[in-house]
Amino acid sequence: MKKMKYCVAAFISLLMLTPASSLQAQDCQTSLQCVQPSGCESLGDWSNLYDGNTSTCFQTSYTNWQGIEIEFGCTVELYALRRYMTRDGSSTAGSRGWGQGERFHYYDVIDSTWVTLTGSNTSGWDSYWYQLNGYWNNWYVPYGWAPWQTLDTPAYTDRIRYYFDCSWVGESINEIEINYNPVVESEEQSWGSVKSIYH
Ligand SMILES: [Ca+2]
Repeated sequence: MKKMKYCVAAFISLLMLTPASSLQAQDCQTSLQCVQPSGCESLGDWSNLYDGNTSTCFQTSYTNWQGIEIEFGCTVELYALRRYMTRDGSSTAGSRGWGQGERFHYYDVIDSTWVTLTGSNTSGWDSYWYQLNGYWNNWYVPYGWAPWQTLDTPAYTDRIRYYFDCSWVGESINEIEINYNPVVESEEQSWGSVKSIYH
């Protein structure tokens, strides 16, 4: 018990002595890797789907489910995601078809588990949700910018994943956009306390 009291006192002292200038967002280094299917590095230039430019794209050579992971390099508070998709790298006419699913996930750093974004925990894609064989997907999402998929409650995460079931060779993901804020030092200390309480 003595040791615990000492730790609490030290923690409070640390908070009081922390200068305001150190309470800045971390210098996050975002990175990107494909995660599905096996050998997915060869399917196209994945880096094009997260370079801030809708005229560059990941034009896939694979007509099945494939996925990308974007790692923030630090803990962030995640608010919303969307994507810009085209039929062939440039055409945004119409919507994706029946059975051509897509979905986002984030890694919950408090519960240490992946969470699927669905109609139960987000808004914005409400008309696209479809549950098949126990999995949530989205069909008929329009090409171009999809609506923002906004979390009902902002989440602490350090990475997200985006999966899509490709309709044909050449269908393209031009860009993924993520609305988030890096967690500042004071928030992360608070989050650490929450984590220690519940685990
Ligand atoms: Ca791009």
